[in-house]
Amino acid sequence: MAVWEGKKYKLEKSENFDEYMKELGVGMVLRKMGNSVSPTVELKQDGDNYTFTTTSTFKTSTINFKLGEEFDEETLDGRKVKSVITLDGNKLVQEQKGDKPSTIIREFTDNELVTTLTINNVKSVRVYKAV
Ligand code: DKA
Repeated sequence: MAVWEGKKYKLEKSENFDEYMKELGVGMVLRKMGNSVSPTVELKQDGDNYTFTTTSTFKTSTINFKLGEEFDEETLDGRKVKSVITLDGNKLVQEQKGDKPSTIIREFTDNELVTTLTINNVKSVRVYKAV
């Protein structure tokens, strides 16, 4: 059984997220929102189908995907991108394509999820705790 199965992870610590959003071109009002919320996330698997849900007081987003298959994603800040997600052990690697390509790596352990978001040379690390 995967470490993330049946668990929810809640944001505890966030580094450099404002810089990451700036580099993405997110405006001030949305950045303020992004900086103030502590989302809860959950990964679920049903056969080949995966669902990743981000729940926050601001917005909730669900992405449905199959590993290695490109899908259309509308990001929480409203960008429409093409994404591909692969799984390397307990590490979920997401490549967002488009004019602002970004990589999001989510590494799950029993009690923690470490999310590393990168665009150009700007990196944000966000630590979630299993709840
Ligand atoms: C993450 O997975 C990043 C997503 C957090 C979204 C917060 C809302 C952003 C609003 C611009 O940790």
